[in-house]
Amino acid sequence: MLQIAIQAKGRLNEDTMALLADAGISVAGGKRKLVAETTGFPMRVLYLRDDDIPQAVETGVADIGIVGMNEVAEKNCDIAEVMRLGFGSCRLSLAVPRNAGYTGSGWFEGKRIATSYPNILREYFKKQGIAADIHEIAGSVEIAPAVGMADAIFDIVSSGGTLIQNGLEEVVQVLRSEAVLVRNRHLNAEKLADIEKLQFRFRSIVDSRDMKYVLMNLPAENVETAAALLPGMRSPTVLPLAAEGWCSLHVVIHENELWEKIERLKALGAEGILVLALENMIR
Ligand code: PRT
Ligand code: ZN
Repeated sequence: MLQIAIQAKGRLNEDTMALLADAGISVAGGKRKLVAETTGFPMRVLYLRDDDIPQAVETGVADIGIVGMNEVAEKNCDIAEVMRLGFGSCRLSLAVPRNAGYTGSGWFEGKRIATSYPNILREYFKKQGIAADIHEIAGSVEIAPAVGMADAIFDIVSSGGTLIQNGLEEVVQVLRSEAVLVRNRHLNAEKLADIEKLQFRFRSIVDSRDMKYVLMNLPAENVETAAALLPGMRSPTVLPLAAEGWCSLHVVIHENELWEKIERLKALGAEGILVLALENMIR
C-alpha cells in the first residue's frame, strides 16, 4: 500500500488535505496521530514536518510526499518530481535593508546573509562567483538585519508584506516554488501504477481549478466564429434551441481570459451567459 508523507501542520497542510478530499480520499482520525488510514484510495498518510519529507521519501519511509519545491531543492535528496500541484506558491529571494544602497548582485560580496536555505544560497553565489558569508538560522530570518545579525537575508517571499514590515527590499528572486508531489526512485510496478492513478485524479483537479464552465445562447450563424475564439478546446458543445436560428454553446474557459472572451462572445450576439464553477475536468 502506498504511504504518502504530508505536512502535519503549517501552510501546506490545509491545501494538501483539500486536494486529497477533492480526489475522493478521506483521511481517518485527527492530526494527533503520526500515521492515518484512508478510504477511497489504498493509501496510508504519514504526517511529518515539511523539512523531513524529502528525506522520508528518499529513504523509502514514505513512497510519495507533498512538499514545497524549496524544501526539495534545499535538502538535495535523490527523489523524483511527479507533478506540480498549483498551491503553496512562493519564491526564495535575496532581500536587503531599503537604505542599504544596493547596486547589483556585486553588493553581496563579503556581506553576511541570514537564511534557513544555506544550500540553495551557496549554490547561487557559487554560480554568480560571489563570496559571501552565509549564516544559517532556523526562524525569524527577516529580523536578522535589524538586530545586527546580518547585512541581508535570503528567505521565502509570497505577498512581500513581511519584507516591507521589516524595512527590507526584495532584490533578487533565486527560485520559484510551489507544492509538488514527489516519489521515491525505487518503487515496484504496483506502487508506480497506484501513483499513476493518484496523479490522474490530482491532474484533473489541478487543471480544472482555474477553469469556468460557460453556457450561452448564440445566433447559429456565428457559431463558427465563436468556436475560433476559443482555442484549446477540441470543439465546443453546440445544441440547437427551439427558437429558429439560435443555439446554445457550452465551453470551458480559463479564468484569466474569461472576461475578455465573454466580451468578444457578446459582440457576436451571445445572450443569457451563465458562468459556472467547474468541479473536475477529466481528460
Ligand atoms: O512545521 P514545519 O517545519 O512543517 O513548517 P514550516 O514552519 O517549516 O513551514 P511553513 O508551514 O511556514 O511553510 C511550508 C511551505 O509553504 C514552505 O516550505 C513553502 O514551500 C510554502 N510557502 C508558501 C511559504 C510561504 N508561502 C510563506 N509566505 N512558506 C513560508 N512563508 C513565510 C515567509 O517566509 C514570510 O516570513 O510567510 C511569511 C509571510 O510571507 P509574505 O511574503 O506573504 O509576507
Ligand atoms: Zn519546516
